[in-house]
Amino acid sequence: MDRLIIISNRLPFSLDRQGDKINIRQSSGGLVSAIKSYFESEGSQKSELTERLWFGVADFPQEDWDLVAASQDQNQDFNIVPLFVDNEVYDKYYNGFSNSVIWPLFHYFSSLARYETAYFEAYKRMNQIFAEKIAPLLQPGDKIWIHDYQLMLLPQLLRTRIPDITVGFFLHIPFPSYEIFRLLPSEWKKTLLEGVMGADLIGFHTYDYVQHFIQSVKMLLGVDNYFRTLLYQGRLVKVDLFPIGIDYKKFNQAAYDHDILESRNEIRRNFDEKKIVFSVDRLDYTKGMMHRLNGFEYFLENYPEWREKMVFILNIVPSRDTIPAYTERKKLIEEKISAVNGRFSTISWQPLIYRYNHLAFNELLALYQAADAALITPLRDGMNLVAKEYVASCATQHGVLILSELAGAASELSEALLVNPTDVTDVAGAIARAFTMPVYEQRNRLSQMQRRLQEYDVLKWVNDFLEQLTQVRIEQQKQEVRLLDDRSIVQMRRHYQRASNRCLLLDYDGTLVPFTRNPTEAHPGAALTDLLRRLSSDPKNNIVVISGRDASSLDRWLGALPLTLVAEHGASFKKKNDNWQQLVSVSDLWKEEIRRIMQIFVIRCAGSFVEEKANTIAWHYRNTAPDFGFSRSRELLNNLSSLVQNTTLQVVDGNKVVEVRLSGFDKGITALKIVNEMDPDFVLCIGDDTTDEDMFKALEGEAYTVKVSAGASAAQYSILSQQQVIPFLGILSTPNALTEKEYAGS
Ligand code: GDG
Repeated sequence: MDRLIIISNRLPFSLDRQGDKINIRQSSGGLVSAIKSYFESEGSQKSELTERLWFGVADFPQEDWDLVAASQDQNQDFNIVPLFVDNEVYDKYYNGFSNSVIWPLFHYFSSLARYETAYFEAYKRMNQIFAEKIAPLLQPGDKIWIHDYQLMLLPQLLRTRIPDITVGFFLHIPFPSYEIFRLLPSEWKKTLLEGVMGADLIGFHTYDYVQHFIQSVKMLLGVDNYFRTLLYQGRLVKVDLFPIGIDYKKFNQAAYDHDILESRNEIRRNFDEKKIVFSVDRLDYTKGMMHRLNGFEYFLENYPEWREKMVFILNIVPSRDTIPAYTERKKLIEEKISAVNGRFSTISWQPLIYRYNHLAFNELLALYQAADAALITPLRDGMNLVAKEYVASCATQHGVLILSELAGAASELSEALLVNPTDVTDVAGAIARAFTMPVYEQRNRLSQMQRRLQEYDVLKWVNDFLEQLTQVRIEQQKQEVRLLDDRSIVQMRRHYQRASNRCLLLDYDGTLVPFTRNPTEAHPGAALTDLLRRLSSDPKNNIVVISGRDASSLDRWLGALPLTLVAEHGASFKKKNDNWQQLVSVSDLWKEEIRRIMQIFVIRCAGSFVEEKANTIAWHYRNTAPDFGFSRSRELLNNLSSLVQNTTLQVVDGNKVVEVRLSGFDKGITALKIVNEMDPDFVLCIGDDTTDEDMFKALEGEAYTVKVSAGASAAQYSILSQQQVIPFLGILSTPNALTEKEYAGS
């Protein structure tokens, strides 16, 4: 039985004290709506969770909480653990770093970001305070789910304190493209990514955000990905998309609630059955209020036939009103509203009904139901729940959603009238179209969106995330590579000795020989040559050296031995005692463009060089200043990846090398082909690099797979250093009994 621990910056409510009386007020905002709905619906179902706890910062004094806690019904859906923190640090962390750096930047408002060191320091401090306060309260088996951009460092901070915890992280706002993210000072952006990578599962609303995040992690932390799985510090981390849902039933069934229906009818009567456009948002420059008003003004100008026949109810919920970017915006919006009303109102009609207040939930539902159209025009939005709630509320299949194509929700709500908020003609045209849209078309569009929202509601969203979190932990356990110990070696050797047709697939650089400054110097030493000679003289053995190297180097070093040699990951090969064969013979023209780019990087990065092989060009940066070489390699990867799109080339991020090669050849495919042809009764595969992971995966269940170096891998076993490979192969192929002492001393 597990506990679910939700951690978010704020709690789902605040406390209002009036004299001796304390009122509980629910906070508005996407995260709170979603998690609360989940707890409410989940509370009424059979659940495997023994307890649900919600940690967050209290925006009320301890003594008020003590009074409320004492009088609280203990039988509620979840328990609250408020954190009481220092106001000054909190202000710099929340209004400062969270909402004046991350929020504007991640929403592509880079000019509003204020890069102040004191903000970043407070952000680090507050994340530490969360970790210090929460870590001692955690228990083994807890599932921890951290929410949003205010707590990006917390996953790592908790993991450092309790390495074995299960942590999920979800970002409710967009993750921007790398070009925007990189605007952050170097230390900040690395710290943020390292913080998030402390989680086991990292969730985003859309596929774009997932891609952006993976790209930033690759560029800045040098982490390899396999689809949406990253290997970070020896741990497997999964990144995936979980488009947040809503409590569909709650919104849809509100249409049958007598009181809400009554309020809805009253609203319609008050406006004499005029057409109603409705919008509700927190006060925020990302929500595109000014653009909405410009579009609406253009509508009144250009569709005069609708004057006096419609109203636009615009509700803005106060938010972050101590931050200048917000207060200034409020002023501008209110001036614009007055100007539009001043210009178009008549004695008996006013086009804009504006409220700056929090709506009671039933009032919000009544407005959703009363509206003929919802006008939602964010310039960027992680998802946008209002759009989904409006669609769910149209239970009578009447209503039109006008939605910005820049909201995350646009990718799921494609039957909405999608508009670009910066285009006034687009917005105005959509309003006019909504007013004249035939009922059958409204029904058609709504029902398709409603089906989707019903299927993936908030309950599904949370369950999906939590199930995947459990799944990642299972995968991590599978990936925990066992260190090759005496017992495994003894077992492996018994099998080796019984076998009559053995296949040993051995990588070259980093496995059979150590890395050298210059790849041309990596010739085999006497110990290796002797071993390979001895192994290959046994008629039961097929020794395959499988490498990314070019054929001529392998031939020069190993050509005299009776081995099978595979060069360039399989593009050319030489069977035992046979001649070299090329599997591809295509024009080399593609190399010119790649060579040109790589040579620019050689000039820009001292110590790097280009190596050219028959089917591969590689840029090596092993001999450069480590950080510098690494950051240049990220740039090169970026350039090359976009260049080779839609071609038959592939870019490989190897160990201190970036390679471009013809696709269709990887060590996995090649190794499998060799094993299928030989049909051996003993297979051993040893390698150290990312490209060797392809072999480990392809040979799963068919071979003993051994990775040189620690960390997560698809291999079964690991050997800690290259120096241990030759002794290990020696012991494997020597018939004497092995003692622990012999192996350790070898
Ligand atoms: C963040 C991301 C993402 C609003 N006004 C009132 C009120 N609300 C409720 C709505 C809705 C929620 O607040 C607003 O959610 P949004 O998704 O539209 O926007 P953010 O607050 O910016 O949320 C966003 C979300 O997180 C979830 O991941 O979608 O992109 O920015 O549920 O109904 N509720 C009441 N009165 C109001 O006046 N009762």
